Amino acid sequence: MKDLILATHNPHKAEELKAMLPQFNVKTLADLKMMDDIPETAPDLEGNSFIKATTIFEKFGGIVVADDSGLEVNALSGAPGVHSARYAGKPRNDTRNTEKLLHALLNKTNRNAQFRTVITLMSAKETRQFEGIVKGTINTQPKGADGFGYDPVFTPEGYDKTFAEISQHKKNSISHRANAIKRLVAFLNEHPTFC
Ligand code: ITT
Repeated sequence: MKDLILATHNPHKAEELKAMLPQFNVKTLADLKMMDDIPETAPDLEGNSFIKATTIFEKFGGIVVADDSGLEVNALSGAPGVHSARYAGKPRNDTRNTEKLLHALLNKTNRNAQFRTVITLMSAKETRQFEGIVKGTINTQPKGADGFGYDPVFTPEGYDKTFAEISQHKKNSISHRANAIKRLVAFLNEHPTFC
């Protein structure tokens, strides 16, 4: 089994990604005792995903997978988007972020939104990016206790439960990260010599 490093400090994301990549021996930044914060200074998900992958690849080499994700809300012109993690300021806090979002949408009838992720796959041979999207709507109140981030207020299209109410197994099969990972895995299957 090949080693693969996940360039994330978010333990929820690490668990989700690990479950989706059973063909690799996945190491997280916690496994590598790499606790430094990686600056997310790019103006978009593509840029931040690339910065995370590059930072970790330059330190450890090997095969690196990084993701940057965000919630894009139509009535807010795509916000919080690339600023999703720190929407309500520092220190980051999922509950305060969600409260700020619900407040911003108080008088809005258009509740459409999407989670978008950009995964960067980096090795000495090549760098590739894969996008994944899941569309849905923003609830008026949080529901459910599973997941993380904005999961309690996001109902994916075709479901009547939020991401925090459905099983993690189900979320992992339909989420933005799942859709990006499917593309990544398809790429690896088509390019067995990549790693
Ligand atoms: P790393 O940078 O260490 O990977 P992070 O939590 O900072 O972890 P992002 O920069 O990608 O990750 O931040 C995106 C934020 O968007 C995240 O903190 C959540 O608030 C939200 N988010 C991303 N994916 C999500 C998901 O599957 N469910 C709910 N919220 C999510």
